[in-house]
Amino acid sequence: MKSMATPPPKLPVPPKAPVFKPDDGMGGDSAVMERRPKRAKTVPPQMYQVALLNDDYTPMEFVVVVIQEFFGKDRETATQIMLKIHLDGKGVCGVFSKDVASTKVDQVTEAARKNGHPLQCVCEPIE
Ligand code: TYC
Repeated sequence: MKSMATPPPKLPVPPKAPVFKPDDGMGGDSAVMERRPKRAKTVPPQMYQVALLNDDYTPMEFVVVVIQEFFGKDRETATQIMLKIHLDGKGVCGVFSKDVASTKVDQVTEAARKNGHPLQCVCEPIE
């Protein structure tokens, strides 16, 4: 004879562990761990020094004013730089990015020519 015992009560089904699927791009709930991209090492930009060259004709006072006006130096610093140029033949007035250095050269050269002076201003990469 068959047993008519009642079946055991159904137990609640435990929730399944979440399954992480690859992101299908559809904005669902799936999560994907991505490897942090290796950052390219940043290379600092090449910098340029802007220098004035000595000559026998440009007045000292003009050079001092140029260094003050175009390179933002105070009068004392500008005078020291001018004297260094006068004695050594060359002196650095500032260090800039390529574009700014090139603009300084153009501005100083234009100011010198307008005033009838042969002052030379050059820029050169450093390091
Ligand atoms: N040697 C110039 C003079 O005796 C002065 C001078 C200084 C000129 C610096 C140019 O970049 C210069 N008048």
